[in-house]
Amino acid sequence: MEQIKKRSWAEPFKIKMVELLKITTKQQREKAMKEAGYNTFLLKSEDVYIDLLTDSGTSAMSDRQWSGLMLGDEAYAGSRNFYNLERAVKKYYGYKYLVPTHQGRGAENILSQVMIKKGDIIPGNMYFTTTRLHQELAGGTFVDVIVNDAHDSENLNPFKGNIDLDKLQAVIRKYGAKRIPYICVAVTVNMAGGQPVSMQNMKELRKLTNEHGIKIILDMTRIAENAYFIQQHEKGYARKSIASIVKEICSFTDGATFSAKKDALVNIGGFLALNDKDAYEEASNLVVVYEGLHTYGGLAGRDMEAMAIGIEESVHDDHIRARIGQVLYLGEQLLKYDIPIVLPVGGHGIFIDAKKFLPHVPQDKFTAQALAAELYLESGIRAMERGIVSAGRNAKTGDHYYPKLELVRLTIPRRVYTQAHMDVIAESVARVYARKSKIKGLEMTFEPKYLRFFQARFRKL
Ligand code: PM9
Repeated sequence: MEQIKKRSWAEPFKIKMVELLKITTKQQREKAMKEAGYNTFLLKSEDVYIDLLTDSGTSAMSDRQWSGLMLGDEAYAGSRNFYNLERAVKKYYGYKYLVPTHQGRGAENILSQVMIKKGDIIPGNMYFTTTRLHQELAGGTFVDVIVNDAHDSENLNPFKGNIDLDKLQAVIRKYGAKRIPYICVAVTVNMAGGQPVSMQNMKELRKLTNEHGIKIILDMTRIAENAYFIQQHEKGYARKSIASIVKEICSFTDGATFSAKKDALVNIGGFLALNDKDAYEEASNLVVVYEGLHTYGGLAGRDMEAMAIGIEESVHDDHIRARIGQVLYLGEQLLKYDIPIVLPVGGHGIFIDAKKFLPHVPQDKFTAQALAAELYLESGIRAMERGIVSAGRNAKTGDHYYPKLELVRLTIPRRVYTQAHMDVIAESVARVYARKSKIKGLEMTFEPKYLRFFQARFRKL
């Protein structure tokens, strides 16, 4: 018998309740996709077999989280669940002040209004759709300072989310530190394929920003996943716990926005966390305008309780190992079929390189959007475009942004699907790959003003 060297990962939970899936016919899917204007966001979820649209708000909560819902203190002010959440944020992330929000973009709105003035520059490690929009709505301009490797789907740098400090220095020289209220650092970088930032990079960034008096605000939406990559690939971290790595990342920053719908295993929720008292005072005043009182921020007490418990569960080492183990497993299956994917495999999903998958479909014919539609037609699997449609238009020139990465994201919800689902997903992608030469692009027939990828409509060419 072959020597078994390492125990493989397995889900650190057993299943207590199941939700039945619906399998549709090809004719039903064709009708549904046409009605949805070839935009997977516009499909009805009941027409979807395996839903890989997003890992946002789609996690399965634990029995502990569900029991937390029953402990909701639905007082308008001063709910006990707020204080439990505040304690969890201090304990696991170390931030001093907490402003709860209904989800991540609520926190981005408040942060942008508090920190950004018209004409400001906000450097960041690759844009994120909602983050950049809130920066722009507040009068700021986003500048990308991620390492060049991030734009290359085949580059094997294990920390493709890193900030390029030379690029950042050039931005500081060009605009002056006074026009840079903060640098926005995302862990892991969603639009680059879930790519992590190294601790070394965080340390060096802190040193550089201290020299210029610039703050660091973390987009900590997938911080536990980032911590796992640090534990696995960065020297000196192999024996450190995910919880300690998470806290160390936060220690190099001045505050954070958080969509708890990802790492923290809840279906709704988020927050803005800050260490500066004055900025906090302003944020906790503004939150009452947009979200709700500063002790609930648009959430029910029960939601805050589930979030507090989810934060604790998110940093369990066995949880994160199985979570990312499942994503890696899907990556391995796809590679067996020669599917071009972003490498190294990131934290929250597999990103198919649509330009390589469909080299004959030009980017302005919405390559990744067309591929996501075909995958649904093939198998009922719903994925998400992360390319030219998501990138939107330059607010000043009105032209499409043409991102180097034109991707289809197969996002894996946490604790929801099994390894057998991963096999079916890989087989379905492979079937689309086998008939790729017949796939044509799309034409956009309706384009909304903001975050067009959510609601745009297309027709087949
Ligand atoms: N991310 C995702 O599917 C939700 C819909 S797409 C806009 O990846 C980061 C890194 C995110 C993110 C949402 C938000 C916004 C901020 N930062 O969706 O408002 O990935 O909770 O968070 C989505 P909310």
